[in-house]
Amino acid sequence: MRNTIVTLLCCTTLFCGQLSAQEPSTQAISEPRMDWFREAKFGMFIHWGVYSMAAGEWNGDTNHAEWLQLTAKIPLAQYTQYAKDFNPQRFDADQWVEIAKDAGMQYLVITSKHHDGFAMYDSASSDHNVVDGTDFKRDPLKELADACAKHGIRFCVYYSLGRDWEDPDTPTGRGEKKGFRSNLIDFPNEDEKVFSRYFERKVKPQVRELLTGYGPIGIFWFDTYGLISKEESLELKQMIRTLQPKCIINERIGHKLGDYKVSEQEIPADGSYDPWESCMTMNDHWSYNRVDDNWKSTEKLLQNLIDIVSKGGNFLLNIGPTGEGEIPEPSQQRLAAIGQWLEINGEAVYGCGPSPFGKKAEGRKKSKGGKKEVKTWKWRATTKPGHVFVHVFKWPSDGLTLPTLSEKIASVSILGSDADPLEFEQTADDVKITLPESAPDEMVSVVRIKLESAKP
Ligand code: H79
Repeated sequence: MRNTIVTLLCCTTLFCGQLSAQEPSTQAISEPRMDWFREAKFGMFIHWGVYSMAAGEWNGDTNHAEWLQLTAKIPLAQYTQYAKDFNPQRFDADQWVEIAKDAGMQYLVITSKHHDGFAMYDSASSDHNVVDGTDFKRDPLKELADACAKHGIRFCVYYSLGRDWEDPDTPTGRGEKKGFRSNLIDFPNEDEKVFSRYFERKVKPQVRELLTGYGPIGIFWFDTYGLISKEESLELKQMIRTLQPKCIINERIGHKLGDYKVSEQEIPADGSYDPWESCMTMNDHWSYNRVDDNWKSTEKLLQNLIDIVSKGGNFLLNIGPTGEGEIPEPSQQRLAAIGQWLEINGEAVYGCGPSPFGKKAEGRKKSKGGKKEVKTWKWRATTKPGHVFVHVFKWPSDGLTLPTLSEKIASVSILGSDADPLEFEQTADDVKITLPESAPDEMVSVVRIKLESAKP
């Protein structure tokens, strides 16, 4: 990943032309539009569309999700007909946003158009949308944008860029992969497809609609940029910068033109790129799947959040509401529990910097193949000026031993019970902290290390 990072930073440098080759990393780091994103740490991803109605099931097969149209081989006319039944009477934008807020999430990213090409908002440039094409006739994105503004959550949109199974001009893949993610049922001739026609007809008008009709967009979260040209990615970027200069763009706008790096369904072994975000499902599907009960535990989700923050990243955690508009109960329970934990321990998450200790101390190492990480889940650390927070996953019976810190420690306590200082011993080799016999929090307890440089 280091190579990717270096390449990405160099390209940013070249593109912007403001930095010399000797100082490649400061460009990304000092960009003010990224400030809130770096502080935020935790966001809600929402996969919701016409496909949610099927709850993963089509003709007896139960492994479908947001790719339903393609994986169930549904012709466009049938999918369009099916879409009419979309009428989520239990959808309540305020409730969704309150759930995100109570979970301690700071931003919300919703599918404005997934690969099916069906806009989940009132799009003037394509009738294949939720207002014109369903019985619902409401604009859920408008309602969510308003609810977000009301509750102080940043409203962000996901947009499938290189795939669109409604548009006849979206070629995918090259060589052996030619057509691999295309709608070949309705548009079988890949050679006839001209990406720029789709780009002019649908992408540009829709991106403009989203940037002009929904208030401030926190992040334009593109997915699968596919065969877009560099000029087109650049044009899109310039449009966003012109219409909403503060809007952040993820790297999937293509051609290394985004503001930050995304990792999907994994936490990279080396999260040293700044800034970055890891998006992840709570079970094994992005959109609602009725039979998928493989939920990660609250503890695991919390550990993932902390692992990510200790590497300087953000956690974009997904929910897949039902076709009726309800957030599945297991998701709600987990979000509420994470929110309760953050109520007490948020100080060690929001606005924090990465661990000062490095991966060896934390028992992390790369797998033989290189990319994946073998982790031991004993503890992780985050930082703030004058502070180190140690998030203890596995409560040690004989106290906590950490690698030494260059700065002198002033005091140590458990977050939430700062009136009871813990004993500690700091030497040139290590730091030994005496802990209470049992963990104060059954999931993760946070040890606050106050350094002498901390403001009183
Ligand atoms: O929106 C989510 C995915 O639908 C989208 N990105 C996230 C955020 C995505 N598009 N492509 N991919 C992810 C990569 C390919 C995933 C696949 Fe599969 C897994 C292709 C085959 C296995 C799941 C099952 C999706 C299609 C069949």
